[in-house]
Amino acid sequence: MVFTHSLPLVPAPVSATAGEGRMPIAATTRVLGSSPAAAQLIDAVERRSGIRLSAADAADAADSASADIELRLDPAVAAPEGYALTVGDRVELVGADEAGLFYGVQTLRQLLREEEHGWGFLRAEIRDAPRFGRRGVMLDVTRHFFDVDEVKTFIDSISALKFNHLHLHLSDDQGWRIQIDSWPLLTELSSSTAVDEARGGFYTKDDYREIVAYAEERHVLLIPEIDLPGHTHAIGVAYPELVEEPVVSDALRSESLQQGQPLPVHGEAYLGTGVGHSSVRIHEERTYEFVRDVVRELAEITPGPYLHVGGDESLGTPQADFDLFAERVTAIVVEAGKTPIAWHEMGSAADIAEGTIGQYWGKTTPEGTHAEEAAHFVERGGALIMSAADAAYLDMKYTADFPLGLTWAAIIDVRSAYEWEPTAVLDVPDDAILGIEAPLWSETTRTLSDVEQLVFPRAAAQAEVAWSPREAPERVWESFRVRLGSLAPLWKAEGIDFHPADEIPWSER
Ligand code: TNX
Repeated sequence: MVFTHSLPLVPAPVSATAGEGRMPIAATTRVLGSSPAAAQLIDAVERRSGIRLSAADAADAADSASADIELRLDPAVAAPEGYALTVGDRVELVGADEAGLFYGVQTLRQLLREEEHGWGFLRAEIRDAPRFGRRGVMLDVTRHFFDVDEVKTFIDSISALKFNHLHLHLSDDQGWRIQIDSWPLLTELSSSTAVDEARGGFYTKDDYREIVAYAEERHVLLIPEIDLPGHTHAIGVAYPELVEEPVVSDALRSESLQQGQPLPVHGEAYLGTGVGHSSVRIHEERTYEFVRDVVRELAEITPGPYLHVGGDESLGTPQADFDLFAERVTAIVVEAGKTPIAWHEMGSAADIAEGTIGQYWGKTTPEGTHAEEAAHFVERGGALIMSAADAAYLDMKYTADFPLGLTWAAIIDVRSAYEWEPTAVLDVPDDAILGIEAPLWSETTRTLSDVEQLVFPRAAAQAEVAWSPREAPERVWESFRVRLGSLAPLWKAEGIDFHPADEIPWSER
């Protein structure tokens, strides 16, 4: 099959028909609509083309009737987050809700083209709505820290692909990244470090609120994670009494030796990348006072319904202790009025709080006890987010010689990032799968530009897996790679440092 006539859109919409030619735009082109999406469209068009469209006067009937671009709401037009878009001699964008209008604007941005005589939108008739309500990306701000402006830039680029959740991994062995007033030493003593002596940092509560609000304006819900009971070495730098002596396995010893990294020492900063050596003290009530305070303070500044409590790779925590902790920590989150999310390992705990959401990070062919653990969240009335490590992990290398990234799960080229099916991994009902999340762990990414090299273009593959209907004729690699290639000029104009993978026919303009 050849897909030369498809519209250059990623993720592929539910249905799209290309029209003839383009609708030209100029500074005199008038946009009607009171939604924030109208202003976002005007700004985005200006950033790309230098043309500042004008706003039509909604109070003036003649002015509104003759507007060239009209945005309005109609809940009946599509499912939530959906929209209908017609580009003919004028643009009509109807959103099922504000998110739908925002996504219609993202589609318009991809239809904007420079032609001989100026800029215009490709003519098209589009109906669209997401397959999954949960389309997430995770950013690890612990191994390397990214400041508020960098996180905002990241939110801009992922929301343009119609992602609607951002999971921030806020604590790990190498650093603690969020202000907690009741335990001030966390940021005083444990936030300045990162992997390999890189600069650390943390978010004040105001910083965090600023990120939440910025994300919200782009229809992205923030999910904060405090990783427990393992990945907690940094907590022990601030409060040594909360954390056990490091458990140094043979694997950690040989890996550290090989990489020239020191072994973790209790109460001292850990700047290596080894995992599985730290654990909070499970049988000390003080640990739960700490957890309760952190959960309460985080819940207070998080308008979204979720708090992620980690649970991954607690290799040094005895299984019975781990299960006990999983039950207690998820109950504490429920008491604080939030829905807990945990990495799938916490599904080993029989009485994990009802309704807890599991995040599956095993492989597309599950190994060991991973599938069983994940299924237990569903048995407890919860559901699952799919982050299959050998398909959706954004921190794996594209090719063996790619300078950034890790390889433990797989080497993931763009095609393997694209060709996986989130409902086919586990033996659970399809409706137990909320959607997907693509994590970016930051062991090897020192700058936002490094992050972008790993995230783009593979996040676009995950966006299509999460958004586009499974049965759509365009939802195939041969179509995707061409449509993806057409995003290059937009990404360049936005300053996104994407990796120009040679599987993709990148277009020049
Ligand atoms: C495993 S995946 C981890 C992280 C590492 C990542 C690197 C998961 C839940 N835990 O601690 O950063 O591998 O790919």
